[in-house]
Amino acid sequence: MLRQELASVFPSSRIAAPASRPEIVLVVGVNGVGKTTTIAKLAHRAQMQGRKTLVAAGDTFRAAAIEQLGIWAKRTGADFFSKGEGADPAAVAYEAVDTALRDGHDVVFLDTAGRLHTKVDLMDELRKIKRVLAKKLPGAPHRCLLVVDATTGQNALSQTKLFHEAVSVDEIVLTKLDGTSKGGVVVAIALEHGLPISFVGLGEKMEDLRPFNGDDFAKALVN
Ligand SMILES: Nc1nc2c(ncn2[C@@H]2O[C@H](COP(=O)(O)OP(=O)(O)OP(=O)(O)O)[C@@H](O)[C@H]2O)c(=O)[nH]1
Ligand SMILES: [Mg+2]
Repeated sequence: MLRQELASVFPSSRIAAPASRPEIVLVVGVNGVGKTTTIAKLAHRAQMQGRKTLVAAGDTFRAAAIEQLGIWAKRTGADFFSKGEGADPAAVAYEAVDTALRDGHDVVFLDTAGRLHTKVDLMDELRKIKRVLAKKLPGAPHRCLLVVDATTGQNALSQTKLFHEAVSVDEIVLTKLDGTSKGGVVVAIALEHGLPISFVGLGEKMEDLRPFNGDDFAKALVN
């Protein structure tokens, strides 16, 4: 009964087929949760589905972050857009959309720098990225993904609350579920915010991504 109850807590994922092209996907979250790796996995998945994919380096904070995404792009076969270290992330977003419109990409994944959800100026930067995207392409970003580390405890709840307030999160990706953690905090996230979990990360490789299944998750949790 507990398993059934648990499974019923999760709203079904609202990921519909994108209505327009390019589909813009904004990826946000606190430091080190697995945003860049998740983009690699999603880009790999999109490429395998035959979608022309662009990944954009909106984490302009560190040169290494841009390099990391560039390497993933190459591995997945996705195209890569970057303006280099120190560039305005909103400008990266704007020009990435331009590139996608020009080159006919089906989907754009925009990486962002990890940020503490309590830092107001950094959250404002995300708001700006979102504003600029909407201005450039009506309806963009079409999806906003919050990446949550399964090993995070209750702090994930305040992360969700503050990112949701800033950029209106559409779905959660739960990473590092291959470790010892069962990611139980997403039950609280689902109950409190009604957000669907679209994917789970199960490792460090680009193949290590699975669509979330509430029944399987509940089974694993109550074991
Ligand atoms: N085991 C495991 N490791 C993961 C998973 N996802 C990401 N990682 C690892 O977590 C670490 C951080 O991943 P990144 O993708 O760089 O995280 P990020 O959120 O982009 O980090 P910042 O950009 O610094 O905020 C790396 O060592 C990844 O290989 C996962 O699902 N399972
Ligand atoms: Mg990153």
